[in-house]
Amino acid sequence: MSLKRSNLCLSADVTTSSALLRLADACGPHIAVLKTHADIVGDFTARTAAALQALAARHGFLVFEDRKFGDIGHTVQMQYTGGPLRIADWAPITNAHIFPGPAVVASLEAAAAQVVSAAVCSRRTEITGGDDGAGRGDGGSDAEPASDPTGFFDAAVVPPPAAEEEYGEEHEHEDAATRARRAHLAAHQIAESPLDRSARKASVVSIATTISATRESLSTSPSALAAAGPASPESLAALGPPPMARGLLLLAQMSSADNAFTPAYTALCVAAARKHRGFVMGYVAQEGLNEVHEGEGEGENDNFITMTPGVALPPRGQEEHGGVTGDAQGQRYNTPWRVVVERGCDVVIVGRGIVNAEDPAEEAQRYREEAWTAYLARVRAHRP
Ligand code: S5P
Repeated sequence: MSLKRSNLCLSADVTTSSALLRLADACGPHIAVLKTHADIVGDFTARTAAALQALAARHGFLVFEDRKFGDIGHTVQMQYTGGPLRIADWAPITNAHIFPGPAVVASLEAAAAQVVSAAVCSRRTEITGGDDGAGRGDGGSDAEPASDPTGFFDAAVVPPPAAEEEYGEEHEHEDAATRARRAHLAAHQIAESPLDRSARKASVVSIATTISATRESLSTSPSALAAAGPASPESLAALGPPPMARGLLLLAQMSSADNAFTPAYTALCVAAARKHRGFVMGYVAQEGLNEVHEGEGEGENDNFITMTPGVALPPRGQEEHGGVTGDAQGQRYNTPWRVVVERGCDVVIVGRGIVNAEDPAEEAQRYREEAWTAYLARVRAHRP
């Protein structure tokens, strides 16, 4: 965030892979996080995920799949790691409700740990075995991102299209990553999806089977910033690809009118977050929920990030007419200043305000400037 001077999360709520990837590329320089709803993207495949990861590495943002898990632990594990989307493979951040009980958090945490360790382990095996493809080690990224913004499906970035024929029982050509992936699926009794099969066909580049491993640093913590100051190609390169880590946001409050989130429920979310500090990175909420104790020995301070949807600015040039207050379907909006300075939120999540703009990149820049100015004002005033 500080390197890019951005506390903006773009909610890229579009329905095709090409629209998603174009938006990610155009707005990438201005955002810290890109939020997806993969289940509204009609043609979302492993290729979309791989291209998204390439763009995330190139522009230095994190991908947040807004899945809003909310089921028993066993089910959310399968939804997170399996199915047609295999979210845990490509999304460093996702979110969950805890209304089914706090076991949701522990179950997602266990699934994330397994996916990360399988990917890291298989990646290390590949590197040791020398079939890394690009011959790069820890922290490196394999294929170069596509340089042509319309060429996201370049063979260097993503596997070739699904082969016509079914994949047989012949597995001797599998790479280590594929084997680990299959072992993981088997351990979880998750059926292999067509994505897996087509990806295995592309095992020459061994990219789609553990997409994450080729687009994320093997390190599980962020690289030290090599440079301060505004983002530049050099400083972003020094940052390296996103670390191979998974984090969870708890939906502690919602932006929609007349929602059922009570203060008591929000408090349960805070308690669940504190029990899982290594996995829960923060909240989707309408106000900062961190408790900071003055003085020593008064308990562990909270350090959770608050990401806040329901944010919109008045249309450019119409600022004097006041802000946008909501849509016709219960969404409620506040300005970046209101949520960041007055309510203590950290990251603003903006969807239609940017997506529907005539020039989304220009609008993203406007939101980024407003939100970052607000963030600096709060931080400089030493408010939590
Ligand atoms: O409380 C919430 C939580 C979320 S994640 N309210 C929300 O609006 N969201 C999501 O943020 C919602 O699913 C949508 O993707 C985005 C807001 O979009 P916008 O177009 O209203 O800015």
